[in-house]
Amino acid sequence: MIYIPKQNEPLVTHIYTADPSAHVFEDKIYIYPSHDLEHDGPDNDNGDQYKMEDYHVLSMDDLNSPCIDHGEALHMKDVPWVGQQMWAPDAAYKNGTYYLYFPAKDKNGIFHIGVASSSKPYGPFTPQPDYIKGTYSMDPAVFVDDDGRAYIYLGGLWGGQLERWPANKYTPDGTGPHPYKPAIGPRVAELNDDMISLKEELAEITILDEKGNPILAGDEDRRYFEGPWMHKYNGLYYLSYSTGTTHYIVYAVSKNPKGPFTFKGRILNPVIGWTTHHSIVEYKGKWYLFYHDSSLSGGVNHLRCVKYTEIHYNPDGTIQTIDPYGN
Ligand code: FUB
Repeated sequence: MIYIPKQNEPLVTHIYTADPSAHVFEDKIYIYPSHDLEHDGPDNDNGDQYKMEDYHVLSMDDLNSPCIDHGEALHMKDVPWVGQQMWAPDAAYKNGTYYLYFPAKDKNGIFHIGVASSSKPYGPFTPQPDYIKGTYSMDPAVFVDDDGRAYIYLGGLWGGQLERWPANKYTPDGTGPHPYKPAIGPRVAELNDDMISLKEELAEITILDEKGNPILAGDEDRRYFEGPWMHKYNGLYYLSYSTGTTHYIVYAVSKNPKGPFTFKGRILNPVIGWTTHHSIVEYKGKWYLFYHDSSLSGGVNHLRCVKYTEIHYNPDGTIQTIDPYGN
């Protein structure tokens, strides 16, 4: 029987997938996930359990169709600078070419962002020989604005190494700020028209509370942890992200793609498993959240499955909070 995934069900069950970045390309829904692997290695706060080596691209002709696995689109053995751990990717399209952006540790164990290109949305993707100069940390998300300008958002705490890059300088012993100090923000930079290089240095994004004060590092229900995503709704820029230790997907809005952003609320309550990671896409006039949980593996943190569900906006532009299990 052909399996057609419903909302809140795994899109595929033959492999473990996570960190879904969804896009509408050629009128279909393409999903660019991480590919989780089973292994007996260490499991720690550094994220060694997330031991991924390649990417598979998924697609659905529409939301009443099976989800197709297009097979391996890129493997780390084909990327000269990569040492290990190809984590959460994203994709973008510009001027007839599809780009796959991916974080990985180099041969010295330091995360950077790489890019690969293809004439097809499902690859295979040909990588650039080196990572994008000036990038660091992980979880890239690339947003192409209505005017054609493209921005890359990135960054993740703990295993994602963002604490090591204050003021864009590598600081191996870098630690996070005191809980009463402003939280570390994700980074953003505009991409050049070639889509494979930064037009400017990465800048730290500020996320403010409703009174205009920076969200503090100790405010773990609201501070940035990892997994940035950018989408635009009614002319406003929505930056959404995971709060990591408190397991929410939350969002903040701005009139500017680089912020500052004002915190608004929760999109997704905690899922089964430690990590939560999402993307948001408009398809045929409705908005969808793609996310993952560890339900397919019975709760193993590093063996996850990607899912989707519809999101709903209130008339004032705020997003209704979703409970992933309908309680
Ligand atoms: O999948 C590996 C890491 O786990 C991602 O980069 C994070 O966002 C978290 O989902």
